Amino acid sequence: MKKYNITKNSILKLINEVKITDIHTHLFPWNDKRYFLSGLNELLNYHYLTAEFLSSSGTNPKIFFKFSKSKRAELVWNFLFINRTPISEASRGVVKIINFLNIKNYEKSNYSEILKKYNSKQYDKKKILNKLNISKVVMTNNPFDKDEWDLFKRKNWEKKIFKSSIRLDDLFKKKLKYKKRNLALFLENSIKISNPIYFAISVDGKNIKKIFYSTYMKDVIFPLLKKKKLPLMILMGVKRGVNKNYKDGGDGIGDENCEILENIIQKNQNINFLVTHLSDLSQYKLIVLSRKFPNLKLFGFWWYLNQKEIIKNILHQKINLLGFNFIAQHSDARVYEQLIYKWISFKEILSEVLFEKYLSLKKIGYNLSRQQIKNDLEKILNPNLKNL
Ligand code: RAT
Ligand code: ZN
Repeated sequence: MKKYNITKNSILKLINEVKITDIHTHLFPWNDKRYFLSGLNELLNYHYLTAEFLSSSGTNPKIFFKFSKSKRAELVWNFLFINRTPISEASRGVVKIINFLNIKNYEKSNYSEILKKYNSKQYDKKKILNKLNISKVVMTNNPFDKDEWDLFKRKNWEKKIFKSSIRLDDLFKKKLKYKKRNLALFLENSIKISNPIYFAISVDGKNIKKIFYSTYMKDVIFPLLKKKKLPLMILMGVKRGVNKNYKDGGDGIGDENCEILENIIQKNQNINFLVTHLSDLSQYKLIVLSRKFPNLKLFGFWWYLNQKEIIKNILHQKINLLGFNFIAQHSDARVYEQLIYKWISFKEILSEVLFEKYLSLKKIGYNLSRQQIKNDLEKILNPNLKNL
């Protein structure tokens, strides 16, 4: 067998050759002018940044959210990027995007200057995907929001790239009332219209029991998932509205309740579950749980967990206990250019972790081939959407 020289760079090179399937985003196709988000104003209004801005500047959120989007972007830029060092994860994300777009000498630019520079460097949308080697992006589609759902009435969008997923949060959050039969019909019709990859729901330790033991879930959703062979994505451990004044940025971390999840996974072994979690404590429990059931697949590093040091630690744990039986990452991007920093950062971290891991294998006398590493990367970065 031809020996393969493992270095951090050679692994990064291989990672860059793998076509990425981004399993969970909030992006819409670029042809959907109503919901597609892109540009510096949108980036600086990302709720990861507005929350950081509001809590560190002490600005009154009620006043802040009355301003126009561009005024809000300017305030965030001035405070987090000019007055302070943009060192947080979300700020470094913007810096990464600016550098990717090859914008120079921006560090002390005022907002109108940086905006002008940014707008003059716009990339073709497809080119960004090509550069990052992303082939598919899974959207979050809410069938209970008529306006948003209208996307599926439109014809000219990139269906090969943008895939659908059906988000169930509103059904429970808004306490929508359906007869069981009508809900089944409604969801079945939504599947027909959107051809989703999976259903998804976010829960916290308190409402997880109520949601999963509800008649909607037991009598309608689980049977439908079984019938259609669709997985259920569960985003666990968020506590909505910790500070409601911060809007989307006001959600925090909720309780743990892995026991309920364990029960659900165990009772529904003919449904596949894709799980991500906010609490770093639960990661360890979930990794072990995923070793126990073939119908539980862990994916990504959600929201606050998406930090290099945490990712490295948990990635090691995942590989130690699961081999490559997990989906490495999702971007959760809302603004198109966020794909850039989320994926570039992750690929770098992944190359570091894999370098250490493969080296440890080599040290105990195992010779890896290039093809073997490529196969491993395919598994964790480009999961088969038809067989999740
Ligand atoms: O990470 C985020 O953008 C959050 O606001 C949530 O939307 C989360 O990802 C979710 O899907 O609920
Ligand atoms: Zn999300």
